[in-house]
Formats: sequence, structure tokens, C-alpha cells
Amino acid sequence: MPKYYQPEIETMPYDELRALQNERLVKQVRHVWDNVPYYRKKMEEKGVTPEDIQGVDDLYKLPFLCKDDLREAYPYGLKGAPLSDCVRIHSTSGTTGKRVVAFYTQHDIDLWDDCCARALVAAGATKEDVCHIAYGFGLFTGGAGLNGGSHKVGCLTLPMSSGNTDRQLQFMTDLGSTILCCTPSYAAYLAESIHEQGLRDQIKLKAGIFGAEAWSEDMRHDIENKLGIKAYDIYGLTETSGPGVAFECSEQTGMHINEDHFIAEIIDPDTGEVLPEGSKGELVFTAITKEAFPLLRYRTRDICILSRKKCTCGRTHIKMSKPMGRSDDMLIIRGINVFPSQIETVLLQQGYPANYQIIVDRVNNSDTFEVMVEMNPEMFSDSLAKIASAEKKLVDALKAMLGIAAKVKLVAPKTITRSEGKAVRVIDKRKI
Ligand code: DLL
Repeated sequence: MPKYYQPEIETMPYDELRALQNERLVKQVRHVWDNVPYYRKKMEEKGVTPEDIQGVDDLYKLPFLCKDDLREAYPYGLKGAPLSDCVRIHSTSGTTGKRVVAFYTQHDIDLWDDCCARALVAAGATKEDVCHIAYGFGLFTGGAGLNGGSHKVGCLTLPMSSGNTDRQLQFMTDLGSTILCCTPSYAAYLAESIHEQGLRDQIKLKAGIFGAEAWSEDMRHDIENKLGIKAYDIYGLTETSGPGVAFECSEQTGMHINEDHFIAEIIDPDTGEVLPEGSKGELVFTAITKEAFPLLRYRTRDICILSRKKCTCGRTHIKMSKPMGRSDDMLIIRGINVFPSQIETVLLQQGYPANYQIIVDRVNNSDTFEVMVEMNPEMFSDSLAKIASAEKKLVDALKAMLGIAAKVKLVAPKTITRSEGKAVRVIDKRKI
């Protein structure tokens, strides 16, 4: 039996799981108090000591951490282990200012690999599989995380990284890749290229593990149909190691959070108040096993819902919904909240590919809102009147979904720059 495989943890009864979390949390708070002066100071300012935290029920007493703390503490301020015990860093781009730098001990890497291995197993991976990893390798966590997980499962691992699509397709066909791991936008691009090159009969893919950015159910079905696979979601962030914090099982109704390593809370993003299970709010994670970057109550800014409803797969770990947007990248256009995922849903429902870009600007103190959408290839030869009518149809559908009028521009196929990593969906010129 491979070392990672711990069904007894993934299917643990709730009270046993809670006891494990309590024990690990108490230990972790002491570890942070002793080793992370930045967080200790925050605890002291709030008048909290390690003795006040006896278990998960006391979690609310601890201060939050957010991206600003990470920037302020850059690069070493939140490190929980001596540099000589750290074996790796990963990093993520900040929206502004300094990058986030996360540290890992070998133990941290082992546990992270376990989490990713669980995600692969949930998608049906075994040691007979050929795991094609087209997430970026390097500072980004996607490639390294799935690579480690794939090794633990014993798959033949292809560490492709992203880009060089022709080489991706060559290896995919020649080496018989069965599991594809990449961003959903790159999966859609690969599917498009496979279709164009008439390679569908030569690929052996059976499952895909796609994450790192928002993608809708419609996009899932689109990718599944084009590649003839089952597409699974995977979630994570650099601050909590990377991918594998949560992953989908065969039920595909939310992602199981690896609760033996992460305690999840949902809070009101405005007040910080902890909300009951089933509420929509901001996801907060406390890492209870990480040594080198042990973040407590880290505010992810991802908006979602948690559910402990019994899952048919047998796993007892709580499930998070697909992130429904972010509390910080939600667009407010003419006073209306707009999530890019809503626009994507409309486009796919109307039969367009998910190649689009939202451009927001402010002219004469009024917001402009434009959505550039690639037309389907068969539309390219349509008359201008027909294209104008298709644009009008999209304007109406977007208005119905968003409650706000957008200008829609249909552009020729392949004019919107394709992404090999995360797609750039929004250009908000108002911030410049
Ligand atoms: O994106 C880690 C990752 C790599 C996850 C590969 C899954 C697969 P960051 O670059 O730090 O880490 O970005 C983290 O990406 O807070 C979410 O807003 C978003 N995100 C990650 N996974 C999903 C997902 C990686 N499945 C940020 N659906 C997070 C929607 C996601 N958004």
C-alpha cells in the first residue's frame, strides 16, 4: 500500500476528526507562538495566549492574517522554521507590491504531496496511469504539487510544465497520457488544438484535474465533451502550500477539504464574524500541520459555501463549493457587483467558447463595461448584420444575468491571447 493512502483519515467519523484537529491546533498555536514573532505580536495585541486555545471552538479568538500581513512580513517574517530546515520556496504574484513567498520543510513537502495524491486518487489515478502535468513548474505551485502527488500514487509522471502545445500533444499521443493536470483555460486550449489537428482518436485521456482559477459548470461540460474525459476541480493557494487543499471526488458536488491538515471557516468579509455552515462568505484557513509557513486564520478572499452533507464517496471531510468569486476582485460596475464567472456562464450557455475579456473603464465619471468575445469559426463569414444581431442577443443575455448593460464586441476566432497559465479575464483600466 503506498504511504499516502490513508482512507481511515479521509473517512474518519466527525468526532474523531474533530479530536485530531483539536490536538493538532493546540500544538500548532504553541509552535507559532514560539517561532513566529510577527504572529505572536498579533496575538498579544488581541490579548490571546496559547493557553486560551484548547481546540477548534476557540479558533475565533485568534487574529486573522491577510495578504497585507504577508507583504509586511516579507520575506521571512512569517517563517516558522529555521532556514537551514527549509528545503524550498514557492511564490505567487501579488496584485500590487511584493510577492508572497512561502517556505517548506521536507515534512511540509511530504504532507503537501499526500494532499495532491489524494486528489489524484479521487479522480481515479492508480500506478498504471500516465499523469501529464501541464501546470507551470517553477515558483508557481501547480506543477510541483501535482508532480509530488503523482509520484506518491506511482503514476508515470510527465512534468511537461505549461506551453509548447505541439510538444504537449506529441507526448500526450506518443506516451498515452491518461490524466491531464493543468488550468481549465489551458485544458480548453489543448482541447481546441486536439480538435483542430484531428487527434481526438489518438488520445487516451480519461480524467483531468483542473484548478487554480475559476471555471463554471458549463466550461466543465465543454472540456469533458471535447476531450471525452471526466474533469475534476482542485483548489489551493500558495499560502497554504498550493493545490490539494481541497479536491473533487466522483460525486463532483464540491471539493473535500483535507481537514486533517486545514481547518476551514467561513466569515463575513466585512465584519470578520464567523458564519454558520451553509452560509456564503469568505473562506479562512488554519494550517495545523505545516512547519515552515504555519499560517493561522488566513483570509483567502475566496467567496464560497461549506457543507458537511454526507457524500456518496464515503469521505467525511467537509466540502467547499467552487469559489464563487473573490471578496477583492469582484467588479463593481455602475454600482452593480459583477463576477467574471457569471459572464462565462452566459457565453457558454449561448454556445460561445470561453475565450473572452472584460474591459472596464471610467469615462466622464461613468463606468464603461465591454465584453470582447471570440466568435465561433462558422460565424466568421457571416454578414455584418448577422454579427450585430448575435451581439445584441449576448447583450440581452448578459443584462438578464447581471442586471447591467454591457457593450459586447464579437471578435475573430483566436484574437484574444491564449493563456498557458491563468487567463487574464479582466482589464480594469479604472485602477491605472
Ligand atoms: O493557484 C494553486 C493551485 C495550483 C490550485 C493548481 C489548483 C491547481 P495561487 O497562485 O496562490 O495558487 O492562487 C490561489 O487561485 O485563492 C483562488 O482565488 C484561485 N483558485 C485556486 N484554485 C481554484 C479553483 C494556486 N479550483 C488563488 N477554482 C485562490 C477557483 C481557484 N479559483
